[in-house]
Amino acid sequence: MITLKINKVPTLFIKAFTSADVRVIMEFVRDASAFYSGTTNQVLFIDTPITPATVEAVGKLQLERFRVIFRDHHGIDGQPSNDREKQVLASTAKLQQLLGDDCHITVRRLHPACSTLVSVGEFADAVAIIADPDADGLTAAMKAAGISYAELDEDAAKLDGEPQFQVSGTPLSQLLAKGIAVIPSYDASRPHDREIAHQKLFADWLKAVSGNEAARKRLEGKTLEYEQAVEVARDLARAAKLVAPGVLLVDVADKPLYDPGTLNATLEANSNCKITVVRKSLGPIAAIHGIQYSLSVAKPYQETISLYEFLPSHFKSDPEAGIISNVSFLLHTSEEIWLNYVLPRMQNTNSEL
Ligand SMILES: [Mn+2]
Repeated sequence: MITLKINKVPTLFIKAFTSADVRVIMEFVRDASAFYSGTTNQVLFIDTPITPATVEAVGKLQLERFRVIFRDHHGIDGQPSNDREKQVLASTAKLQQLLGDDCHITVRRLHPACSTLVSVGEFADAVAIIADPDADGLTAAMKAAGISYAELDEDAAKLDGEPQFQVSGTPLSQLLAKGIAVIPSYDASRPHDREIAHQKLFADWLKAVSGNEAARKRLEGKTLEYEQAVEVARDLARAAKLVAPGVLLVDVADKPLYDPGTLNATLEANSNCKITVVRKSLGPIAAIHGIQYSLSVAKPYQETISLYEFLPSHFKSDPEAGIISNVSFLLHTSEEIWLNYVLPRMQNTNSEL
């Protein structure tokens, strides 16, 4: 669980998917409220995924007489094209029904960063803020609580964009982007390391934006780690193998820390590459099955190639079963699913790829 006090406003960074997540949000806001000495009853949700669990948390907070304000840019742009998007639409309608004018859900095309949905200090007197645990959620929550700087909106849009743009903002913003790139992957043998690194990074960046030199120095140390990770990523990309038409596989299992953004951009720059596959020894499926394969469709092909075609029919997204996928262009599988379903199907559908 990542939490910060931003300009005195208790802020929880979380993606709510389960009833346990709803409980975490409720307890966080109740605690914040117990210590609150301001004059509002506002709880801001910003950049948080629009899920049934989020809707549940919002409804429960209202029952406890909090005024929830919801601002986000993950609305569905146009017609929903799959079940997940239909679910987002349904949850959006419920939030609008619960919150009326306090619900502002827009789309990324109009608001590339959530910081553009709040003014500086608009929620400086809120009881609590609930935000997405990424750079966009952090920058938006900071601005809402009253900690900002001139280029924050432009930086936030880059930080929330494609990997190659994430490190292209101001020097301050680059410290955050590079720090995020070198947060270690989830390792089941050291389950808290990732979260601790994430918490430290957010805390240091908040301090650095507020002018703290020691925090800034710590973050600059991370950028050296990042430069090394970029070099490792380039080496790994050079060793990629074409395993099916249009499918490039890289084995990063037990390799040193690499920058995923550089790895992906380098692979996708190859004109033969439509799907990238990364074989890893870390991650939620690797934690259960030892090894995981993380697949991603290159941007130009995301509308035309669905990774679901390579899975058993009626698959369920479930780490125990060796499959995690929420969108058709990203997929994580166990080695068993990869070898028995995905790879053979990719090798047999060469005309389509
Ligand atoms: Mn966002």
